[in-house]
Amino acid sequence: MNLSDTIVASATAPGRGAISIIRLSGPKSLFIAETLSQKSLKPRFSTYGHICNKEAVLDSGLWIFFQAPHSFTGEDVVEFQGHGGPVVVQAVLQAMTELGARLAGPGEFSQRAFLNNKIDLTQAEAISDLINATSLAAVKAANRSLRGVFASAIHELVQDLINLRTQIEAHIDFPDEDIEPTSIEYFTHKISNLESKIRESILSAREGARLNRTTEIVLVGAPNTGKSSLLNVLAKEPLAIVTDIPGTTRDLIRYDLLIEGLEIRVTDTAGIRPTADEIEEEGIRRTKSAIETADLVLCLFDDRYNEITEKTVTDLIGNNSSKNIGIIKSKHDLQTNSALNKTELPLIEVSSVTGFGLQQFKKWLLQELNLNSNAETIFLARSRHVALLEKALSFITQARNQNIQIETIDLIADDLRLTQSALSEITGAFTSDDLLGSIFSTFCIGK
Ligand SMILES: Nc1nc2c(ncn2[C@@H]2O[C@H](COP(=O)(O)OP(=O)(O)OP(=O)(O)O)[C@@H](O)[C@H]2O)c(=O)[nH]1
Ligand SMILES: [Mg+2]
Repeated sequence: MNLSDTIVASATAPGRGAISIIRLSGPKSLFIAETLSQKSLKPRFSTYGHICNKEAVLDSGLWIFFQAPHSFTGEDVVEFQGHGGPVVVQAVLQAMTELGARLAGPGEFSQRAFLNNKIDLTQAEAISDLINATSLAAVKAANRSLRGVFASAIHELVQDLINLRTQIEAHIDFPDEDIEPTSIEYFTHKISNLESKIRESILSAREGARLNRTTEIVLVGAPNTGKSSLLNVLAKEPLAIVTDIPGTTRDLIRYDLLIEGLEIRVTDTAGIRPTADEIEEEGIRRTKSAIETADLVLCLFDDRYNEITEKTVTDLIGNNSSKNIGIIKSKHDLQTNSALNKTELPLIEVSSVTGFGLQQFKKWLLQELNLNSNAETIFLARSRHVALLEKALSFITQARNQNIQIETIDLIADDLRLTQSALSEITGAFTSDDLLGSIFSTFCIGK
């Protein structure tokens, strides 16, 4: 990537608005800004001025100069706060490109900040995730990543690995000398300790990765068990058609429910039963694929079921024992006595008609999804991070499984080296240009 040119982009969203911010970064930023404003700009001071090309005044507003390295990108940066109309913004951008700036691609400012070591890759990703956050919990977690909470956890692991590798690799140079039993004990302890730390990080990263996308729950059940009615009361509007005719719903109907700042997508599905109807059959096929991708499958059983057994559940959704499953006993108002739950699965009773249990249902959902909107420990992560942590775990486990002796020490050293490089890829210390390109290309232009 060429860092010697100067890039420019509008940092505010396209369209009409009171103010737009246009950002320049690179060696010519100050020259371009001072030429267009005909003012001398002092670092970190805002200066009011016009912006003129050869023929006319194009806009007026505030100029702010951030001198390298004290800027977001680490380069000379100038921001111009002008008027937010698409034509005026376009004219200002053109005037700047005529003086030597190049229009920036998506994420190029953040990429420069990363390449100039102002932020690491997890922090750059957190900026994009903060902008795209769909819940308050994701906003809080993205800010924790942005502050470097995730990065420092990884740095700490990498540092421990470097220390351990140095000690272990010292033995490779002396293949004729046995390793002291106390050293073997020490290495074993260190490796196991690192392994459990990586395991813990995987759990937090998985939580964080889930915050980064909408959590999916799916309502399934036999026809007429009240799935669509439940979706409608949650949505507080009649999104799905409700009738007493079994097989009413055919398509998947989705509603994004916000509980304590967390966005949870609820999907209503076609009731599952044997059918010869081609359309209903397609609906049931869609139900089954929704089950596969859901974070939580909620099986509805109404007053027709006196007890719920493992078989009742598998008859409905097949053998999905690895899935997170919950039971909803629906139509509580029609219930004569409480349903017997003979499974280990959690059960909640609700009524869409009287509203019974709906408040508890929301709390119960968060609990079953293992989502705590206020958890201070969670940082926003991506599936890329989880995959790399898992890769690191597989190498360190391989190292732990070795019997430590002088004959195996180089194999162990190699596993530890691979563990370290998987971890370093998370923060971007070892990352290919292709990967960087694909990460930053999903960012907004101007960020
Ligand atoms: N008394 C009572 N009736 C309910 C409740 N929930 C749903 N019903 C009734 O049960 C019938 C079926 O409701 P739906 O919500 O359409 O059921 P469904 O599971 O979506 O059915 P399909 O789309 O056919 O799979 C309707 O007549 C509803 O009015 C409830 O909590 N109490
Ligand atoms: Mg329905």
